[in-house]
Amino acid sequence: MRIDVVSIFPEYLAPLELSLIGKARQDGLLDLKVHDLRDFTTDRHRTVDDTPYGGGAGMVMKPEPWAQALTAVAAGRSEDAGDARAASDAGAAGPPGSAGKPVLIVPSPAGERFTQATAHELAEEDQLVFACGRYEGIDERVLEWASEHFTVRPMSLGDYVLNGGEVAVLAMVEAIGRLLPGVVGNPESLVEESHSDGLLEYPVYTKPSSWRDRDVPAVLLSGNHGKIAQWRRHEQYRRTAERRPDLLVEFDAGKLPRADRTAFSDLGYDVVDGRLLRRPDA
Ligand code: 6GU
Repeated sequence: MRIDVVSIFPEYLAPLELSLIGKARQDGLLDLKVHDLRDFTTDRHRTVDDTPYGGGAGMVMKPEPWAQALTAVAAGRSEDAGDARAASDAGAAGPPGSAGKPVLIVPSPAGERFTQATAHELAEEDQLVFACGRYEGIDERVLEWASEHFTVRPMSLGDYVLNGGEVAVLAMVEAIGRLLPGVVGNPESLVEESHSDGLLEYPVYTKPSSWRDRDVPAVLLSGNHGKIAQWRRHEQYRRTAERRPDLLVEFDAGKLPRADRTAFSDLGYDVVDGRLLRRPDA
C-alpha cells in the first residue's frame, strides 16, 4: 500500500517511523511518504492560510497549495512544486495502471466517523492520501475539485476537536496499517480484539495467578477451553453493556446459544427479532 500524508507540520508524523508501522515501512509492506504543504507554495513567505470570507474567527487554508500538493501526490511526483506543476500541466490523474482513484482522507471533526470497519475498507486500497488541515479548515472548493482525481472522504475520530489532522492521521494510519498482510506478526491477534466482532474485548490476565490479594478468575486456570470461551464471551457482553451500550443496538443476537441469551437477560436485555432490546425496568 502507498500512503501520502500532506501537512504543514511533517515532523508531527515522525512516530510513523517507530514500532509496527516503522517496521512495515522498512520491510516494504507500506510505502509511506510525508510531504510539507509549504513546499507547494510559490510566494516568498510560503503562505498557506488567509482570512475567511464572510468573517469570523481564525484562518482558512488557501486552495492553490493544496491543489498543487494533491496533484503531485496523485501522480506519484511530489518532490517539489516544480514537479507538481509539471504533473498538473500533463493533466495527470493518478499513477498509470492504478486500479481506480486513490482515496483522499480529510481528517475533520465534521467528517464521517472512522471505525474499525472503515479501517478494514481502507486497508484494501492501493493508495491513500491524507490531507491534514489546520486552523479552521481547508477552502471547501479543494474537496470539490479533488473529487475528480480522488474518492474524497472527510473522516472524524470522534466527537471532540483536535487542533489539526496530524494526530488523527497517526491514529488512522496505525489502525489501517496493522491490518495490511504481514504487518502484525500473528494474524490471530486481529481476530479476538475489541470491535472485531462489534463488541468490546474481554479482560486479560497473566502470571502470577494471585497478586496483591487479587485472584485470576478460576475458570481461566481450569483448562476447560469451552468454558473459557463462554466466560470470555459473556465478559464481552457485560463490558459492552456497561461501557458501550450503543454498540449492542447493532449486535446480531439471532443465533445466540441459550446460555448467551441468559447472560444478556441478566444484563437487562431481551432478544426480540434477533436484536437486543433493553428491558424498560432494567
Ligand atoms: Cl479526524 N480531525 C480533527 N482536526 N479533529 C478531530 C478529528 C479529526 N476527529 C475528532 N476530532
